[in-house]
Amino acid sequence: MKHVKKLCALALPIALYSCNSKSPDQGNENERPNIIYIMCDDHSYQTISAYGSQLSKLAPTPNIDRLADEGILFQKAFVENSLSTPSRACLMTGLYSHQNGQRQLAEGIDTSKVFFTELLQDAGYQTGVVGKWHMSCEPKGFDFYHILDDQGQYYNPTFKGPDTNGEYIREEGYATSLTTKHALRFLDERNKDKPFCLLIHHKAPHRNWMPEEKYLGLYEDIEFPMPENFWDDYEGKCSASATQKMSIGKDMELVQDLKVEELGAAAATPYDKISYRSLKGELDRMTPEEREAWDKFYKPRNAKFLDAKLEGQELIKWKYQNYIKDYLRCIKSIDDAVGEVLNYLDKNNLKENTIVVYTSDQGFYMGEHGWFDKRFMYEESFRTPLIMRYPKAIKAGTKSEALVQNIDYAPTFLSLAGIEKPEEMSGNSLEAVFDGEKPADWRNSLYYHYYDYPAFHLVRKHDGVRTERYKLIHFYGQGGMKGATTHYQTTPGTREYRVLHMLNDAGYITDAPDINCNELYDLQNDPQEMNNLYGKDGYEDITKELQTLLDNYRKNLNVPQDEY
Ligand code: SGN
Ligand code: CA
Repeated sequence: MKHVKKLCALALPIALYSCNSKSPDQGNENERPNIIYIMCDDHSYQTISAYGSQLSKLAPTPNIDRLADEGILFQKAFVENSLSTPSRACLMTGLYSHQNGQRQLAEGIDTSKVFFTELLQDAGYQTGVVGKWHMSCEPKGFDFYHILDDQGQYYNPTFKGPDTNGEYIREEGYATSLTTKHALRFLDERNKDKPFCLLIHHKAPHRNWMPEEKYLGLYEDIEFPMPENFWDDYEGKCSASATQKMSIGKDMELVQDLKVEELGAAAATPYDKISYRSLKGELDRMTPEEREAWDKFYKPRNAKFLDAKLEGQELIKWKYQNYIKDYLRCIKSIDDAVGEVLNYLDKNNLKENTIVVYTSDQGFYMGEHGWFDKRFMYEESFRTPLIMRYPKAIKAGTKSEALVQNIDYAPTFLSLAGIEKPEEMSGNSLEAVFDGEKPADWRNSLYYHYYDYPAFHLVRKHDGVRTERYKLIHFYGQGGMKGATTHYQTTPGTREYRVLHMLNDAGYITDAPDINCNELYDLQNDPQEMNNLYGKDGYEDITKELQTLLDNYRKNLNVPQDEY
C-alpha cells in the first residue's frame, strides 16, 4: 500500500487573526479551560523523579515534578500500541489503532476520522501544534502549526509552518529550545479572546540522544544503577524476547548511538557504515562552535574508551552508562523547557484556567531486560508517564491508580471544553478519576496491540490484556517477509529501509519462523516480568479468565484476526 500524504487542512498564520484581541489574558472571561499538552518522544517514567525510581533520583526533574506536586500523577497510564505514529493517532482520534488505521509506524491513518482539535476549533478554540508531528497526514484541526520534518533533528533542525510555503527551513538552535520558543510564540500571538489548545511535541529524548551543548558533560562522574533484570536470559519466554534487535549489548551502535565517531572512519561492516552515515549527518548540521564543544567532550572520552579495549560484560556496562547519561542530558533540557512554559503561565495569569498535561508517546526501556527502544507489552514501554495539573478540578498532590490509556486523552479534552464526545470514540474522559478515586464503573483491564513486524528492531506482532494484577500476551504472525507490509517497502534511502534490507540479506528476517505463543505474568509477585506462568500448574483458572477477556476485546472491538 502506498504511503498516503494528504493535505487535510490549510492553517493560517495566527498573526492574521490575533490583531483584534482586547486585553491580555483576562480576556478569558470564557470559563472553558485552556489546554497545554506536552508530549515528549520516548520519555520513560523511570527518568522522572516524581515517579521515584533510583535512576531518576540521581538526575531529578524539578519542573516536571512541580506539575505532579500541583496536580495528579497517574501511576498506571498506558498506551495502546507502543510506537510513535500509532500513539499520536490514538491521541488525535481517541480510537484504537485498528480503528484509526495507523497500526504501523509508516503506514495508515484514516483521514476521514475526526481529530479532537477539529472539534475544539468548531467550538471556538484556537489550536496549535509545535515540534514533532510525525503523522502520515498533514496537521488537521490546527490554526497554527510549526512542525519538524519526520523524526526531526536535534541540532539546527528544519521546521515548516503555514508561513514557510510548505518548505522545511533550517533554524539555528537546539530542537527542545526551538520547540519551546515556537510554543511561547503561539501563546503570545494568539487571539486572547478565545480559549486555546496547544500541543507541544518534543523530539527529545528520541534516539540517538544528542544532548544540548550546555549539558554535554552533565552526570559524567555518576555511576547509574543498572536495572535488576538487565541480564535477563529470556528463559521460559516466547522466542520474541530473544529474537528482537534492541538489546544494549548486541544492537546498540557504538558509532551512531554512543558517538564513538572514531570507529566509523574505519567502518568494517555494512551496519557500521550505516551507523557512521547517520551520526555524520547529525554532526554535519552543527555550527563550528557547537562542533567544537561536542568534540571537546566526546573526543577525550572516546580516546579513553578505545584505549581500554573493553570486552564482554565490561563493554556492555560501558554502553549502558553512556547511553543513560546522554538520555538523561536530553531530559535535563526537556525539564528546563517545561519550566519555561510553567513560568509563562504564572506570569500571564493563565495557571488557574489551564490544564497542563505532561506525557510521552510511549515508555522506553532503560536497560530493563537488557533493552533500549519500546514496542513490547512489558511494563516499561507499555506504560507511559502521565501528569496533569488543573487547579480548578484537581487537588495538588493527587495520585491515581486507575488504569488509563492514551485513547482517553481526546475524550478528556472534549469533555473539559464542554463538547460531547463522538459516539465512535473508544476512550473515556479522565475527569472521572481526577479526585484520585476509582469509580465502580471504571475499566478493570486494558487491551494492547503491536503490529509493526517485520520492521526496525524486529519485535514480533502481539496483542494482550492487562488487569490490575495479571498480564496475558499473545505473540503471533508469519515469519520471514510474508507478513511484510510496511517499512520494507517504504522509501528507499531511509535508514529504516537500509537497515531492514541488510538484516534480511543477513538472514535475520528470512529465517524467522512463524510464531503463536503466549505469556502470562503475575505483576504483583513478579513486577519485572521474568517468570512466564503460561501453562504452569495452578494457573489454569486465571489463564482461562484472561483468555476470555482477551477474546471479548477482540470480538467487541472488531479487531482484524487474519493472522491469529
Ligand atoms: C527510528 C529509530 C528506531 C526507533 C524508530 C521509531 N532508529 O527508526 O530506533 O524505534 O525510529 O521510533 S534510528 O537509528 O533511525 O534512530 S518512534 O518513536 O518514532 O516510534
Ligand atoms: Ca516515540
